[in-house]
Amino acid sequence: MANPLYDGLFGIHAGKTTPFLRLLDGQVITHQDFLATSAQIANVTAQIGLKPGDRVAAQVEKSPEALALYAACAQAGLVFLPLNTAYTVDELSYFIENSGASLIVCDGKSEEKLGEVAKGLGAQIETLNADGTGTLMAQAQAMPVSFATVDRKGDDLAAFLYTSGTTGRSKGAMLTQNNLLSNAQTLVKEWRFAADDVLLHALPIFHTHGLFVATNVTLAAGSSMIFMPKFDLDQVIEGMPEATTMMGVPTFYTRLLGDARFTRDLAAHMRLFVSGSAPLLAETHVQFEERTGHRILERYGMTETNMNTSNPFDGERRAGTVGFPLPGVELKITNPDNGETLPDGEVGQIEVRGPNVFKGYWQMPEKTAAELREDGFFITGDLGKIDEDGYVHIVGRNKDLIISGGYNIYPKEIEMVLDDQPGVLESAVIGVPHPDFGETVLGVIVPENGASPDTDAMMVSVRQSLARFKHPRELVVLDELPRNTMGKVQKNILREQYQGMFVS
Ligand code: MLC
Ligand code: AMP
Repeated sequence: MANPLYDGLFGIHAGKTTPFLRLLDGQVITHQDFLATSAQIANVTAQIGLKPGDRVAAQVEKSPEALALYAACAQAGLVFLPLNTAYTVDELSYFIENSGASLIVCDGKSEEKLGEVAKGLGAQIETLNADGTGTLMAQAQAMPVSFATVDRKGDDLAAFLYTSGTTGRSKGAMLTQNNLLSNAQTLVKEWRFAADDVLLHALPIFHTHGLFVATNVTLAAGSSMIFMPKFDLDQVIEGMPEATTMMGVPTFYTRLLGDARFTRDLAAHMRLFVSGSAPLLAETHVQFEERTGHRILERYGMTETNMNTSNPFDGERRAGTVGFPLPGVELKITNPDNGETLPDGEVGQIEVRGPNVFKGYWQMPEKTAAELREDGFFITGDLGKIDEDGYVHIVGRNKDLIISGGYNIYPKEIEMVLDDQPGVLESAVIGVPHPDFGETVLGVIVPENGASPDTDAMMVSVRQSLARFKHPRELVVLDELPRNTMGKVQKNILREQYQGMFVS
């Protein structure tokens, strides 16, 4: 028996004294040291009684130990559930309850509030702080540096990642060991990752991009990464001459272009820049090439599928497109009304099938059935077309979704909070262009007859319920929302009306 994910990404590095993580203070953590720490954490999980298949919810700052917790879950056969550090207690309570997590790992700062949630749900709680201190590591340090890897099958669950939906209720996307491993191995080949690569890692590690793309590719290639706590422009500019590759959301690239220190010389040592999670404007692609001589490689993925398409490493990286389906991934454009495949050139919904596609939504069979067809094709909710050369273009979304700085925001979730406020008849939340985040959130409020709602008080409620990145940047009050003859709110009209609000 074996454990494909652990063996394929972590176990292959047993005994290697080559660097894995390069930290900003100059410290280098070798593959061997990293595996020792993760084995110690795996021993803690076993000692506190966790069993294979149990869920481990982690809301922790980015640190080597946080990454070792992910490895430990793989080794112990636990399902890893990373959570955005910006989530509020309200948001977290739902994820923890819905997933039935047996263990919550959180920063010491959140222990009190999450402790109550844990108690109510019968989960255990351990702390892990940004500097690696806390109850988890205090116990781990006394543990053996090896752990008998738990047997798993490729189809067993490795991770849950929560993704919101148009109804406002988040869904736990169930990712298997094979989903993660196969995608990482494919990307290593496609993007020519090798042991001597050094990835500049400034993404968060609670989402697909930073964890399953950037980190898993580094692991599968046996290479190393400059592991930064977050995207900090000064640190990224300082670290770039030591790196060979970088992965980022478009905001990373527009911020770099906005800084005069980002020059051709600074990027001379780099061999690859990858962008994804949100549309990269063609003009950013062009400006980037003019400044550095590098063409950014844009790829397309999502939580439920990992990566689906990529521009070619060799060959033309075409601005405004997301390239070709990855080897092993089938992609078709279908008519949203009847699911029939459309000819190339026509716009329709993007569907994908392959070893990368998730197993379904945790305990939500109806939602799974609505999006994942019996024949294995997943309806992404993105609208696109395939051009005459086979490049996939994403032209819009068939789902009410805002992507701000690479984070997904579902308007329904915010509308539900706004609609609950005193004096509010209804609301519509839309995404409008933003120079830094690509898109940002605008809330449109319609007051009840004669009421004049207090928008400051509304923002207090919003702050309490929702993570900062979901907060409307502005609230606008209107007498009524534009509707079509069927009574449906026409968000496109609102988007048009307010498209210039944050851009000149
Ligand atoms: C931070 N803020 C955001 C925000 N990030 N607001 C809207 N959208 C965001 N993305 C808030 C901060 O809390 C702060 O609030 C204010 O905005 C400005 O802070 P900042 O210092 O400028 O934010 P910063 O820390 O620099 O973060 C911006 C960012 C970060 C772009 C670096 O959001 C980021 O790392 N994004 C990457 C997201 C990602 O990994 N997505 C992958 C999903 S996986 P205040 O109150 O101080 O003003 C996926 C699949 C796939 O989509 O295909 O990859
Ligand atoms: P998430 O659910 O966070 O995984 O976000 C996935 C969504 O991000 C996709 O369904 C797309 O709408 C969007 N996305 C990811 N990569 C790209 C890209 N390169 N261009 C445009 N949209 C993208």
